[in-house]
Amino acid sequence: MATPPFPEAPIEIIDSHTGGEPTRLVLSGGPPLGPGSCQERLAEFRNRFDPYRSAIVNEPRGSDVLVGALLVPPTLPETLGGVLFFNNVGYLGMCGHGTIGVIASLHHLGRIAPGVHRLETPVGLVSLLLHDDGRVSLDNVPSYRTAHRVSIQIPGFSSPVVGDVAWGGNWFFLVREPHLDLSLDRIDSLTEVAWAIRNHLNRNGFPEIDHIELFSDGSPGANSRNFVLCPGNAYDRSPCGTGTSAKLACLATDGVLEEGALWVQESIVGSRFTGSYRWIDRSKGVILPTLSGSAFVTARSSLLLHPADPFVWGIRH
Ligand code: PYC
Repeated sequence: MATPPFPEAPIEIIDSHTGGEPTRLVLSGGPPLGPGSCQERLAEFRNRFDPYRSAIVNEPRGSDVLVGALLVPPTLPETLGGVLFFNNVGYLGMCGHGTIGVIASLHHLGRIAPGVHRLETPVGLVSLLLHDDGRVSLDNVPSYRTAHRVSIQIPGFSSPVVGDVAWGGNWFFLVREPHLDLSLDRIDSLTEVAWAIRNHLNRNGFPEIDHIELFSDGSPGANSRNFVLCPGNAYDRSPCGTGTSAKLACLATDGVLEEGALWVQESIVGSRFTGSYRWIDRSKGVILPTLSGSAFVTARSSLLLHPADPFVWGIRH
């Protein structure tokens, strides 16, 4: 892809983290994506302005774990606008931790007050309640399971891996077996296992899956602990909003979590989201997940793109 024109001014950003997972919201200086729906603007971003993605989130200005968020003008009444999420390797349909980060950042800037807000995303409209204490509850996009107890035998693995395929705004494979020890000092081996699972699934009938979710028992007060591997081989420090939505869809369809009951999902770093769901269509197994969490603003800065810098567009994957 030809490199796009340089931005005329520094790219102004605000950084936050949600349960440890960072979000970088672009306030100005982002790529000019023109009019259109979120899907159309996302296509424009991907096809004509992808170097901006890498310049904003990749090294040397960012890191593999950073998720970027770009606000675009609204196309529907009574929304804050659209939001496009991107990472070290590409674009996300939705991002739960990122949405919470965007709302906390806009609140920090004094642009929104506690109350209900709506955001358009490329995969649907989401609704957010900003509480007086800064917590955010997100009504995510409809979520559902598409495959149950898929069993795969990966060369080199001692036993089959069994899991479910579900949509929660991104595509997930939620591993039921084996149960691994999900502790922070095992990040390297967990990443290796999850990456092998993803590669195997992508080559064997599930090209859409780009997130892998491993589970174990939670610590006291949490129903479950997870390790989520994101598309660019970085693990989610938060409990993953879209992954927790996919999990809720599986729990609902399995009949093990009642409509409205609370589910506390813990991440590999110990941060938590509280989730629940309402049925949208019980006969088809489609739920509306609600997730609650908090985000904290960590920095405000200007990204400078110098034409003589050999890594001006970031180190691209
Ligand atoms: O919270 O949905 C999420 C998410 C996706 C990738 C990283 N975080």
